[in-house]
Amino acid sequence: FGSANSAPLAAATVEQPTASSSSGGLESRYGPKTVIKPLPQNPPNLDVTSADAFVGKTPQGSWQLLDEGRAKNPFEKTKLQNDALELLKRNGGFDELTGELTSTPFEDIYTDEEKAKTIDVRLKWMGLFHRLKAGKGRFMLRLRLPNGVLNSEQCRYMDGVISKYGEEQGCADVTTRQNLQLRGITLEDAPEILSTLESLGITTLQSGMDNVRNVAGSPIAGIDPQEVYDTRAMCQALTEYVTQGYDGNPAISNLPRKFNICVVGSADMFEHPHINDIALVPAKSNDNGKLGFHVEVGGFLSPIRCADAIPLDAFVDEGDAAALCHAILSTFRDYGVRGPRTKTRLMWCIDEMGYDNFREEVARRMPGGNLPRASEATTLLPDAIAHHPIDPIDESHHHSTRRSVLGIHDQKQDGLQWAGLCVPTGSLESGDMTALANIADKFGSGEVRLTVDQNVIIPNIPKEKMDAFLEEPIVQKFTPFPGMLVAGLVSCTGARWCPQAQIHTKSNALELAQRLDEQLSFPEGTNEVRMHWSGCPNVCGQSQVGDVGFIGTSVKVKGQDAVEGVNLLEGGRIGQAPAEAQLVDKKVPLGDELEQKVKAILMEKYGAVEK
Ligand code: SRM
Ligand code: SF4
Repeated sequence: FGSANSAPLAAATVEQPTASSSSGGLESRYGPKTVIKPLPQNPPNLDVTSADAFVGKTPQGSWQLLDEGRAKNPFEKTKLQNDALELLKRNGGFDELTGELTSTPFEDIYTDEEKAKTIDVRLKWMGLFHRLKAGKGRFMLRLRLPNGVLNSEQCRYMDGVISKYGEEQGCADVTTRQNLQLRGITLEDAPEILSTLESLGITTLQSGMDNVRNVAGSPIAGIDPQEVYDTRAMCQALTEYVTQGYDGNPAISNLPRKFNICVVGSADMFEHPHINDIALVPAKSNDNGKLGFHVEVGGFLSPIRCADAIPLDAFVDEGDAAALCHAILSTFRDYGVRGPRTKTRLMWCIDEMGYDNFREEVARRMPGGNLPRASEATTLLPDAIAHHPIDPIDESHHHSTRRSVLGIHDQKQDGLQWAGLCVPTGSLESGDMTALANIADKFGSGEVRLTVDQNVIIPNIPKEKMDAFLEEPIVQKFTPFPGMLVAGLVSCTGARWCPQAQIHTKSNALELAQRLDEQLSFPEGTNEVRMHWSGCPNVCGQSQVGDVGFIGTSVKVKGQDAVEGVNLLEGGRIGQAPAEAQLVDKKVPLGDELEQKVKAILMEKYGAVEK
């Protein structure tokens, strides 16, 4: 089972971290690390629950449905049978389990229901996704990267990991949650990879299934001259809460469904707060001027319903942010309906409980049972809007403007600049992460950042070094100056690896963007035009967020086999006046017909003209 390439990773090109390089991270042999101290957080009351809740705590500390009859979907049944975090984190549980699985012939795994569920479902609690398209026993590994911040040492290690698996298998993707997924991994190698990642300060815990996903923040936090709030420490603090100090947090590892959290850093709202289950929007207490957040809840995208986040009419101090998240998450855990998976996200729970009851229950679970109203604080965003107007609603022109983080930009620190590099569709090949690490060390501070638009930022480059920086081969490959459509391109994984995909996305998305960039030019002042591709209605590529959105589907063509095609959406608005892109055309086959239709939209709605 999965025996190919199972030599220990230490033997590959991978540098193992030394004690000094991983001991708190002040100085590594690759240069100084950015150390972000998490903010002190008032500890959430992890056991809070209610007499009429649907779940209860087991003696082992995990949470389970009290009434089996409520487990109305197969995933709930799997969770009831055996709690994943308990199974995988219990004394050496992960190593033991992978040992057992790797010594079982693959065929026998699928004749044993428990083993099959562990390999296909429970391992996702460790970030391991079985990818049969990549071959039996091959996994994708999803990380957690709070605020999308990495250092060069971590990048080099991860490049070593994927390089080992060869050109076909070993690759990585920047994801739409400002995160990385590594591919090609065998289960034999997983324990060592996970423990090395942990020694480098990265956990993969609770990154899949019914857990809180990567906590997103502003990609230019701490360097943005127009910043309202530096999101990094808060993303780190919330990640530590979510994973209980990277140890696994049983209090929130059995939610009714996945859960997204972001912290907003500027008026541009690079984090897309409207599609997060919790969005923390910076505000200041009217009473004592203390920093904190207005809270929005329930935003999400899904095949049958998309909803913008709604205000919880609440203000929390910075120090209470984790407690607030726990109050919301535990309410969701205890009362969220566990019926059909399509109806189990937070907004469905809010609907089911009723907004007022939901808010009241969340308030009851806050320290002191008190959740101040939003009116007790003033948002920090309007000032920023005065400096930088976003989302002007212009009837003739659908485009939402926001600053582009791509290109070369002055930081708020004198003499320093950041470079926003375009990684088309977020695809990274073997060698790319080492090359990025090298330029980060040579020209910057050893830091590499990711964006939810699947791009990369290298911060802290002295101005006088920028010309030399731009000459570097990896900067030519991931140019900071792409065409308008390649710049705004986002695409989910698609059929190359994803079992749910109906079409190949990344290659088709890039080809179309490049072809139209060659043909069209856009009005002055346009930064990027956002085309968002998803390979199926799960819309991981956030199709409803795009100026133009694509959702993969198969199209029947008379007298032929079905071909790959898309449902076409238009008019997604981001920022402070968000709007979902709407369906404008159905079942358009990929190719010339699609190109002509997208071109017409870009010319009619986004002011494009033929070059
Ligand atoms: Fe997603 C399931 C990939 C962001 C909505 N998503 C999947 C799976 C795990 C499907 C599968 O069976 O394997 C995909 C893994 C494919 C692979 O091998 O890469 C997958 N989702 C992705 C990523 C990698 C897309 C990308 O190329 O960037 C993103 C990983 C983010 C991360 O780092 O954690 C990703 N997924 C999203 C987003 C966007 C976002 O978070 O802003 C969404 C829509 C927003 C939302 O959730 O509200 C999204 N993914 C889904 C859904 C539908 C959820 C729902 O409520 O119905 C599924 C299906 C499911 O959960 O049953 C899904
Ligand atoms: Fe897979 Fe569909 Fe998500 Fe794309 S949108 S990654 S095809 S589940």
